[in-house]
Amino acid sequence: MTELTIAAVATPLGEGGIGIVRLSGPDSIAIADQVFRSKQGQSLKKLGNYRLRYGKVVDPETGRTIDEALAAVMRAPHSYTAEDVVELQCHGGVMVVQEVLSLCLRQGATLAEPGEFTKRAFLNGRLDLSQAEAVMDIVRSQTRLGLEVAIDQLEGSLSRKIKDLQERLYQITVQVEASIDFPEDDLPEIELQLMEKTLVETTKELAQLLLTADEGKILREGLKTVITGKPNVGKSSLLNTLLDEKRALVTDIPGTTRDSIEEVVNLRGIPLRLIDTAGIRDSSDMVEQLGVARSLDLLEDADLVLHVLDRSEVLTAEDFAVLERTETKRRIVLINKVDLPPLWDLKDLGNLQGTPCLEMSLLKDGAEIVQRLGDLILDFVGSGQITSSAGSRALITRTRHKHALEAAKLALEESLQTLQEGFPLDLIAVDLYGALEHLGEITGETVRENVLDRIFAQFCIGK
Ligand SMILES: Nc1nc2c(ncn2[C@@H]2O[C@H](COP(=O)(O)OP(=O)(O)OP(=O)(O)O)[C@@H](O)[C@H]2O)c(=O)[nH]1
Ligand SMILES: [Mg+2]
Repeated sequence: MTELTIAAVATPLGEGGIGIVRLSGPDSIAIADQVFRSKQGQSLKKLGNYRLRYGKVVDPETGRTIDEALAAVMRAPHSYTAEDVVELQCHGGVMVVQEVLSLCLRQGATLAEPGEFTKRAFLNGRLDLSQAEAVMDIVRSQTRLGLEVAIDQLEGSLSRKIKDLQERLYQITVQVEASIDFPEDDLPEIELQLMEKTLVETTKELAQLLLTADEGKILREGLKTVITGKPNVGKSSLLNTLLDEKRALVTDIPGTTRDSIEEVVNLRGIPLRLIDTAGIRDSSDMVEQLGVARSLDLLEDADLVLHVLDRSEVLTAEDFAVLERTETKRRIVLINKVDLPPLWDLKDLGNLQGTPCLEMSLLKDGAEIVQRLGDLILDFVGSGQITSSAGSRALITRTRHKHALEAAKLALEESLQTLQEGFPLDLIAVDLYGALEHLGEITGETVRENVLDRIFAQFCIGK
């Protein structure tokens, strides 16, 4: 499909046990042969598939040895990219892998774009697009559950589901196409009913799949959890407690946190992206003002808000202002410093419309808070479903997939309406093809080139 041979460092740049330079494309074996001298003197061209050779990487122009290495040969189509692939496994060091890479480039390889190996695997039909995306999710996953979902997707859980839905729609389109040449009333009533039934069921399944989108997004991206409140209430103390380390500065000076701090915590399998923010108040300090502005932006974008209040200080307009801002958000109110004499109680907060409240002392009972807050958060995100997500259930983890499914569902609903209102069948065909096309965007059958570029640009180089 493509004639260029690409090369990149496939391991992270840093010190490690091994560092791998990977080549893929028609000339990869020839290029590797230019720079690799096997101990036995045998060329890689003659090496069997999936064999390793021990030897040296040598600069062919100067004869200088760059490193000792193992060379692995994987021939098309039985490789990651479905092209000829060679991996040069060197010592893991920044300089060494870069030297080996530049030798390969001098021998005619082209530096790979981010995600280009996986893109080639997709273009060569070895993976569909949802599986290629799963590769990136595997690399990035931060919890065991997130990893399980990504592996299921790589193994085709979503692809199979989409194919199954497409198959049913194809069957209807075949019937519709066949009947277009004949007058509508020639189609037996029973067939029309069957068509309607299939459309109703398929739409229902699409809707069910869409219901997994929130949960899937959380597992893949983490739950963006913003800790907010006015200065000095204990926001940074909460971050530190949940992280179990002294990550953020904690002092009794209001306005200690100036800039937001983000850390990922693994909450029983769910990645919690915890963000500690600057306390919200009117301030004349320029730096603090910027911090407050950032806190407000972060609040807008949060999946979950943890609003901390201090029970040992009188409630102020600032507390209520933040409560008002988070009214439409999923939120939990944490009433802190209950070890000190109270200056107000829960009813002073007014009607919180069912917001769960937790009274606590971050100073005294850290471990218990982690447990209780964990339960509340899991309740929020529908823990029952999430923790049983393994078992190759198809799950929607990406907004891209969600949008495609929504569009497919809309098209199906329209075709159903057309059918029920007794319009000619060729009108149904238009919407059916629309739905099929949207489903195809998920697996990559019908996706546009610029969308592909955008997807693979998010990968790292060498993947
Ligand atoms: N007595 C008591 N003190 C607490 C408790 N939690 C936090 N503190 C103290 O409250 C002060 C402020 O805590 P921080 O965690 O820095 O508060 P913050 O909300 O991050 O403050 P800013 O960054 O200034 O907005 C510190 O001196 C903490 O030790 C608590 O439960 N009880
Ligand atoms: Mg702070």
